[in-house]
Amino acid sequence: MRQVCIIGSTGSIGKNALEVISQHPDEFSVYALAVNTSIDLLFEQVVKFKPKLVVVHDEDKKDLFCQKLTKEYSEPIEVYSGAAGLIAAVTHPEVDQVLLALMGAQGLVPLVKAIEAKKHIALANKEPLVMAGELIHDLVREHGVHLIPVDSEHSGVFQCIQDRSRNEISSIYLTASGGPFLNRDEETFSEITPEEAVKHPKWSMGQKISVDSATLMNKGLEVIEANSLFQFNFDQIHVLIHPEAVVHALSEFVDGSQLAQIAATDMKLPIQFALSYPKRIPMKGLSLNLSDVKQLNFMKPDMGKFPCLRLAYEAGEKGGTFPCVLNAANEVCVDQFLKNKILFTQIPVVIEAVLKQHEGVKKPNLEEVLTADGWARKIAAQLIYEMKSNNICSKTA
Ligand code: NAP
Ligand code: MN3
Repeated sequence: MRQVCIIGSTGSIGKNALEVISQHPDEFSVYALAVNTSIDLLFEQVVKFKPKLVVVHDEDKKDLFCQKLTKEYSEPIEVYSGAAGLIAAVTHPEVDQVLLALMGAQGLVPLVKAIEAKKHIALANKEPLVMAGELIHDLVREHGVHLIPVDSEHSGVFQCIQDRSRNEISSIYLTASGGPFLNRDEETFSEITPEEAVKHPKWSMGQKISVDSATLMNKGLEVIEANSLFQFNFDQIHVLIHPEAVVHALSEFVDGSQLAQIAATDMKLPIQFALSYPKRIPMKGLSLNLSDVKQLNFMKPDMGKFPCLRLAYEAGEKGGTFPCVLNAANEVCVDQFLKNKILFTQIPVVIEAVLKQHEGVKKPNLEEVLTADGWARKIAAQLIYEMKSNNICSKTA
């Protein structure tokens, strides 16, 4: 029985993970859950899964949550808050496995601490791998833990290259549905609203990753994620637009043969694969009949129309702290776009300007990564402020 800690249990990945766990009570038990503020849903999860430890990151919400527990819950449970609470959860001696499913750079320190505590990791939170790929890769080796990607394309790559010798593989392909604006006229991109951007045609996900999917920055982050997980060079990592979203990844071998990983468009599959690894266990109701899909289409991405993907390749090639800066500037831009403060088309403009000003650090340590992250956030915010002062920003800003 594996004792699992889920950081971000009330999010899109977290809720799917709890569904997987509830289908396999003999395999998994929930030891710890962590959220930011969603205490009502957390309470329901606590009643159902009876974790021994929970974290409510927000201090005030934690107090409210404790009051509710006192009145309505009688099982023993420890409750923590803040960054220290997250670390207590991911490093707890009883926890075997950590599913990191919060969004953004805030996952980096908990990820590092979990690896150092020798926990096996199921990693949905891709941003830390983008920020500090080399560092995490080295830590995983040093501590001998499994780090299994939950991101569907990376789960697919992992399955396509498993047990093959690296010098037999010439390249890998990550697919992308293309997001909601694949066929939209580029001329109208500046009119895109946050509501339009978060409506993904194939996946139902959190707001941040949905906007990233619309700009194709998500695929850009995934290219860097693949570089750091599998150690392929950037010219060996290709992106294919595949609107049906059932082929998640492919590997190509030196003889030209390709293997594809094909599965229903449902995150429960890669979540379960990562949690049960190295075993494969049954999954109810998700088998895919290709005769229902009928057609599979593939095309090259248009990096002119979606410059975020180009920026990610460029930052990845430069390496060092550049991917971290790309990620931080993107997080600021997505937040500002969701608040109607900048236009959709200004997201890549700001990110590119921040990258241009950056003087990179090669092979950064954790502190240097966090410094670059803070620097990029400050510069991005400044640039957005200047754009607004010069009146070249969103109509509603
Ligand atoms: P989401 O729906 O926005 O959920 C985020 C979760 O993290 C929520 O439970 C949230 O709690 C929690 N959280 C936020 N800040 C926290 C903090 N400081 N401490 C503890 N918990 C915190 O996001 P998502 O779509 O599940 O994505 C999560 C990660 O998985 C992202 O990095 C994303 O790129 C990656 N991913 C997602 C998908 C997908 O299908 N969704 C696919 C591939 C990869 P509250 O509810 O309290 O806010
Ligand atoms: Mn993905």
